[in-house]
This record gives sequence, structure tokens and C-alpha cells, in this order.
Amino acid sequence: MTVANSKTFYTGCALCYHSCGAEVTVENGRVVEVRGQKSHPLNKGKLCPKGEMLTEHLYHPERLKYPLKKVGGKWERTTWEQALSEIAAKLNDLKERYGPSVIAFFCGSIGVESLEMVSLTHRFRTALGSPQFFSVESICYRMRIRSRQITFGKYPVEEMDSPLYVLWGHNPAASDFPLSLAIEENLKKGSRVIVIDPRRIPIADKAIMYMPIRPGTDGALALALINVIINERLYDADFVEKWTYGFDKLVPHIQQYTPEWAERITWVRADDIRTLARLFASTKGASIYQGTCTQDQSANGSQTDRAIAILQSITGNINVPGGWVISPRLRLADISLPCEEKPLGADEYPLFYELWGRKSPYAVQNMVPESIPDKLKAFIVVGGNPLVTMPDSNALREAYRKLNLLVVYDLFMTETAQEAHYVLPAATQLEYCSLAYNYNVCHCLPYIMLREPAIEPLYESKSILAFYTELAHACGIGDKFHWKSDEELVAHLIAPSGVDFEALRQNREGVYYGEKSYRITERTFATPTGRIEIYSKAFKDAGFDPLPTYLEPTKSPQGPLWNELGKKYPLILSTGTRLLHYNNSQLHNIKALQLEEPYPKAELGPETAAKYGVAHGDDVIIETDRGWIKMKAHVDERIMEGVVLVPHGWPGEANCNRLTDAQCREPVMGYPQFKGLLCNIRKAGAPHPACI
Ligand SMILES: Nc1nc2c(c(=O)[nH]1)N[C@H]1C(S)=C(S)[C@@H](COP(=O)(O)OP(=O)(O)OC[C@H]3O[C@@H](n4cnc5c(=O)[nH]c(N)nc54)[C@H](O)[C@@H]3O)O[C@H]1N2
Ligand SMILES: Nc1nc2c(c(=O)[nH]1)N[C@H]1C(S)=C(S)[C@@H](COP(=O)(O)OP(=O)(O)OC[C@H]3O[C@@H](n4cnc5c(=O)[nH]c(N)nc54)[C@H](O)[C@@H]3O)O[C@H]1N2
Ligand code: SF4
Ligand SMILES: [Mo]
Repeated sequence: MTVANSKTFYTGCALCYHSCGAEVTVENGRVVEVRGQKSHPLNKGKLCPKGEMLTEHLYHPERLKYPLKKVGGKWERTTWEQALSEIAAKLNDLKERYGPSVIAFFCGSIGVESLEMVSLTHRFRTALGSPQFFSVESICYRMRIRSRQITFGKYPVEEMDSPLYVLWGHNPAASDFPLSLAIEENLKKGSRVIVIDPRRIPIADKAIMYMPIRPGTDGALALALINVIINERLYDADFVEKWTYGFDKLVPHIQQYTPEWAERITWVRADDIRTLARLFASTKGASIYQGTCTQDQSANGSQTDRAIAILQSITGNINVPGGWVISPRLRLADISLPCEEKPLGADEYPLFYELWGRKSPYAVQNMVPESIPDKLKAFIVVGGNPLVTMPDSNALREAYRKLNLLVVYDLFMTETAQEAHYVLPAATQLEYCSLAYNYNVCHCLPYIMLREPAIEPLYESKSILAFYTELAHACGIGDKFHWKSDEELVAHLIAPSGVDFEALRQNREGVYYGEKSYRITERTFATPTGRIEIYSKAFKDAGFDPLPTYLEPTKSPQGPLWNELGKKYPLILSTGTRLLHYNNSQLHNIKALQLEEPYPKAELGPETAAKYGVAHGDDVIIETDRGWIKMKAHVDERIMEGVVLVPHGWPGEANCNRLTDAQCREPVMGYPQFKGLLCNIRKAGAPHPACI
């Protein structure tokens, strides 16, 4: 039976950054069904368990319905007009008294992956005159983009279809639904998989090699692989000769990093390292999938990213089918206004800030706790939940409590929102027009589509354009926000790309904005030498080793603080393994997903569990020198002994960022060390190890 006023809308699912295509049926003004879009190249008609909950998420009873203001520690309902005029008065007062740079912004992963949210945040912040844009960019993925830009002058990404997938700290079955679908298909056609992970993830059972590795030490493994490939002459000599710079310097430098040296650090057997090097180097089109954030969040992050880029390069696996490919760029309008001041961290982490004269707008999140209240006095948080997801939640919460103004614009009353002075209800991306683009993490699919507005904004929620436009008017800078509708804004943003807004409106299921090409020319690598820079002058000029090196995690059995911490915190901790049913701190309030993943689990091996008096299913306390959390023990022989793995994003006593440390940083780009820390574990209620 067809319903008279039933209509289908096309959209990119915005529950995580993959933006899978979705078809949404609306009847009588209400979304009644959501399906995977069959024609979408990423998800081919399927949705992951999170995407299947789009309707539940949209109509969740806990959605924020109207603006709230905290009065005497309690929430009171207010109007948009009242809230925005009070917020504007505070912003203008702070700006007048201390200058605009005390006003900071935070965009979470939803914030930065939504083109409109990130663009308008930059517009608003620069209209005020503030350089302080904090976001997940200074803890996730941007480091790898940066390290590849430094090496290639561009940003090559892994292909979806490869004859050899090296899953190196990456578990697509949990975190990368489109890639997981592609691997499944390609395994049937003869592709092979190698897994490097402290946990024998399910796909490792189908792999030709599985290598458990001590968390935080991947850089040492990468260096030893380069050593073997060079010394056994397994590299692609023609490619190296023609397209790389500095190989002659790499050869003597890499001699110190033997497989035996790496075995002592990584706990991977030297013979296995040799076997892996041979397998990798002998497969044309092999590709390393290095974990979307795994390698970035370790002490050696940028150097590991560079070493992995060098592995792809010396084996000639750049711009070949299956390997890493430089994808056509989507040119978009930059609507930020000129802002001369530097963001926080620009002086401390210059390579993160500036490359070859081009400046980045990203402030360094790890510096926030120490910068409030002297340097930062107000935060506007959009599409993020920093008090759960950013390093050192206890320190960050204490710092946020000293802010003169905290505004949160979100869908739900998050832990961050609970600390705010004002909470404003956001509309989801089913409620207004926006652009869905598979830009960076897309494995080379130059594909875009509109997110058609399926329904009007619910309750008193507003789109990001309406929020910033009205706030700008209240602040007296409304003339900088002239877009009359969400459609007009998208048309403006997309104009430089060559894809016409009308064409997007007509091709409702999406369009390719460019063609993939494997050609390499003299202009492919936009580095100062015009080649792939194995030897990086940019690193040297910033005071770092121009050839890849290894740095041990700050808190580890071989690190500088072992003598101080090792006795009390003898186990290795890695935080943030992804859960299929949640996205970071999101979706934990959806009943059907709670049934799948009812409680937070700390994963550890049976010998480790026995040694510390812990049984499967026990409530356990995990503790570091920064704090403690409570989870349930998940004892599994698939976990490397001596290691504890915990997910992030759980609220309250299970928030693993109570264990992490904003001072424990990667030296080049200032990222947090989330992988490779030190902890202890005990059954809840058992005496503290220090008391035994
Ligand atoms: N220890 C540890 N911590 C980690 C990690 C780790 O591996 N280990 N991983 C880190 C990484 S890689 C990342 S990217 C971060 C993620 O950190 P965040 O981005 O802070 O985390 P999310 O939970 O994704 O927060 C997104 C917020 O946006 C809201 N939201 C969703 N849709 C909309 C919308 O349309 N409009 C608005 N206004 N809001 C919306 C959600 O309700 C949610 O509150 O977590 C980091 N934290
Ligand atoms: N379902 C779901 N999908 C998500 C997210 C989510 O929360 N839920 N978050 C999104 C975000 S913001 C991001 S950045 C990505 C994250 O994506 P990834 O960083 O790729 O995270 P995972 O896929 O969990 O893979 C991490 C794997 O690395 C292993 N591991 C832990 N420490 C180490 C280590 O030091 N070395 C090595 N080699 N392996 C290690 C873990 O056991 C785990 O299997 O996922 C995104 N997709
Ligand atoms: S992976 Fe799942 S949550 Fe992410 S966009 Fe695709 S369907 Fe949505
Ligand atoms: Mo991330």
C-alpha cells in the first residue's frame, strides 16, 4: 500500500564521519523508515547497527527541546532570544576586557566532519577576532594528514580495494563499516589480510599473519621493516630512484633499527618482522591501514606516520591500484575571515601550525587545562563532548569550572553540557540541508551528495546556520552572516568545486566530483624537492630528526618514568578501542544498542587476569597516576598478556579519560598519548595494590 503523502529523501548518515548514503521515508511529516542507499559507492545499500538507529536517534525522548540556562546550579528554560542576548553580552564584555583570544571554540568529531558546522565556527570565531579553534584535529587524524603532507606534499589515502590489507592498529569491523564491507568482498576474490594488534581481532582469524604488538611501540616495528626491506634489497629501486628524495641518507640511518632491536621493544619476534617485510614488499598494491587514530596517539606519532609513509613509498605502492593514492581535492569556499593572531600551541608545536608558509587554524587541545583561566575564559562547544573524550577529564573539568562562560550546542544533555552556563538545542542533519562528503577517510572516493532536509527542525532546535547567524546579530556582527538559508550556504561553500548546487539537487543520490588517477608526473609531489621526501627538511628546520626515529611512550616499561611508576602501575594500558554499537560518547542512550553492548569492558588476557586476582565478569578498578575508572573485566585469550584495553566514550566512572594525561604528549604535534600508558587493575572492593 502506498501512502499518499509519503516521500523519500536522500542523505548521508551523520552518526559518524563515514557519511554512508541513506534513504529516508517520511510520511505525514514524520520519518518512518531509514534504509541504506543502494547506489552509494561506500555502503552499497547497507547500514551499520548505528546507522539503523537514525530514527531512534532523531526522535529520542531525551533530545534537548529548548534553550536552558543554569541559575543557582539548576536548569531553567529560557528563550533563544534571551539566551543569545545574554551570551552575546558576555562575549562582548570578555572581548573588550581581555581581547578576543580568550574566547575559545571546540568542535568535536561531528563538529569537524560537518562542513557547515566547522565552516561557520571559523566564520564566527574570526568575525570576533579569536584564533582559538580547539577540536579533535589536535588529537585525531590531522597528525597523519600533516605527516603525509610533509612527506608527499599532498595527502595520499589508502584504497578500498587492495590485494594485501595490512590492518595495523585498525579494526574495520568496529570502526570502519565501508572498509569492512570492501574487505569481505575482496577476501572472496583472493585478497589477503595481515593484522598487527595487541588483540586478535576477529578478522585476524582469516589473516595470513597476525602479530601481537606492545601498545605504543609501532614506530619501532615500522623502522625494522624498513631495515629489512633495504638490507634484503626488496625495495622498488626504479620508483625510489625516480620519485624519492633522501634514500641515500636513509640507508645508513636505518642500520641501527634491526629486527632484533625491534623485538626487544615491540615484543614481536624478529623472524616475524622479516617475514612481514618480505610479504609486504613482494605484493604490488599492498596498503597499510594504520588505524584512524591509533598511531597518532602515541609518543612517536608523527615519526611513526612518516615511517609508514616511507614503507609505502620505497615499495613503490604510491599511486598504484590497491596502494595509497592521491585523491582529487574537493575545492570548497573558505568562509573564515583574516585573523592575525596565532592559535594556542603554534609556538610550541610549529610543524602542526605551519608548513611551507601555509598556516593551520588548529589550537592544541592538550594545552587547555593549563590555559584556563589566564589565557582562555570562554568556550563555545558544538558537536563535541570534550569532558568525556578529551585527555585528562578530571583536569579539564576543573579547568572548565573556572570559565566565565561555557555554552554547549548539542542534541543531548551530555556531561560537558551539564557543566555549561547555557545549553542550546541543535537540529540533526536530517532536519536541514547540508553537504555529505567522503573527503579524507574515504579511501579515494571523490563522492558528494546533499543531505536533503527530511523534516523541519524538531521542537525549538535550530540548524547551525540559524544558531551562529542569530548569535552574530546579538553580538553586533550580523553583517558577516548574510546567508538566508541552509541551501544558500551550501551553494556558497560548494561553488569553487566546479560542482553546481543545482546539479547536486537534481542528482539526489550523489555525484563524483573528480576522477581517480594513478598517473605520477613531475607535479604530483608538491614538496620543495618535487619528490617524496624520505629526508624531511621541514622536520629538521623545526628541530626534529629529518629521518624517522623511535621514541618510547613516556609511561611504559621501557620509558623514562618506569622507575617512578612501574611498581604501582605495572600493566600496559591502551585506551579507545572502538565499539561497533557506539560512536565515541554518542548513542549510549539508545536502548537497542545498549542491549548489544550493555556495559563497559576492560579487556585482558587470562594470565594477566589470574595474576591480578580478576575473573571474567568481575567489576574492576583500573587505575593510573591520573585517576581510576570502573568497568567489567572481559578476560579473553585473544588479548596480549600484560596489556589492558579499554574503550573510550563511556560516561561517569567508566570514562577512560580519567586515566589519560594532557601532559603526556607527542613532541612534534602535541597529541595525547592514548595508546601505551601504565595502569594497574584490581577487582572492585579488593585492597589497593599499594596496601598489599
Ligand atoms: N582515551 C581516549 N580518548 C579518546 C579517543 C581514544 O582513542 N582514547 N579517541 C579520540 C578521538 S579519535 C576522537 S575523534 C574524539 C571524539 O570526541 P568528540 O567528538 O567530543 O565525541 P563524540 O562523542 O563524537 O561527540 C559528539 C557530540 O556531538 C553531538 N552531536 C551529534 N550530532 C550533532 C549535530 O548534528 N549537531 C550538534 N550540535 N551536535 C551533534 C553528540 O550528541 C555528541 O555530544 O574522542 C577522542 N577520545
Ligand atoms: N563504531 C565506531 N566507529 C568509529 C568510532 C567509534 O567510536 N565507534 N570512532 C571513530 C573515530 S573518531 C575514529 S578516530 C576511528 C578510530 O579508528 P581506529 O583508530 O582504527 O580504531 P579501531 O578500529 O578500534 O582499531 C584500533 C585497534 O588497535 C588496537 N590497538 C590498541 N593500541 C594499539 C597500539 O598501540 N598498536 C597497535 N598496532 N594496535 C593497537 C586495538 O586493539 C584495536 O583493535 O573510528 C571511528 N569509527
Ligand atoms: S558507518 Fe554506520 S554510523 Fe557511520 S555513517 Fe555509515 S551507517 Fe552511519
Ligand atoms: Mo577520531
